[in-house]
Amino acid sequence: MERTFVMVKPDGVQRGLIGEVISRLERKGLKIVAMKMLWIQEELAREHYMEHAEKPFFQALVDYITSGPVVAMVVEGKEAVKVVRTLIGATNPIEAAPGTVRGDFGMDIGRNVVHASDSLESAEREISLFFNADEIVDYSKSGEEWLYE
Ligand code: IDP
Ligand code: MG
Repeated sequence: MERTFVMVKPDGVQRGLIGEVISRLERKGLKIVAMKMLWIQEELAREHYMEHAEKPFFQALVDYITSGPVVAMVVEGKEAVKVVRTLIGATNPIEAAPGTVRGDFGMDIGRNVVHASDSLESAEREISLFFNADEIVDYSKSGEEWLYE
């Protein structure tokens, strides 16, 4: 099983899409093992997006992600990193396939509703940035035998 980091961004929260995103993760079969609402401050925003520090859109990205509360989650499942990236769709909502979160709910690359880790290494880094180990819950969920062979 893998764990990945997922976040409903400020635009997703303001547009009332928290439940929509959670619902899509749940119905796919992913298990939510940690979740909280927080308002990201500048320092955490810069750390989270440090790979983009030299990009022209970096400050706009930091302003966007700190513009309101977000909902951060850790989700678990077989190949969870890849599964969630597929579910949220391409970075640019204009190119994201219908049926994906960004394809169904976004209009602009700078307002793309959700974040999800792009690799196992990013997932580990991002999970530890947002959650303490004791905030992540180990439990078995009913029906797992009908989800996995
Ligand atoms: P990802 O969120 O799909 O992993 P990244 O390339 O890691 O995409 O970019 C991080 C975030 O930065 C994107 O989700 C988007 O909000 C923003 N972003 C990426 N490219 C651009 C751009 O060209 N203009 C404005 N914002 C961008
Ligand atoms: Mg990324």
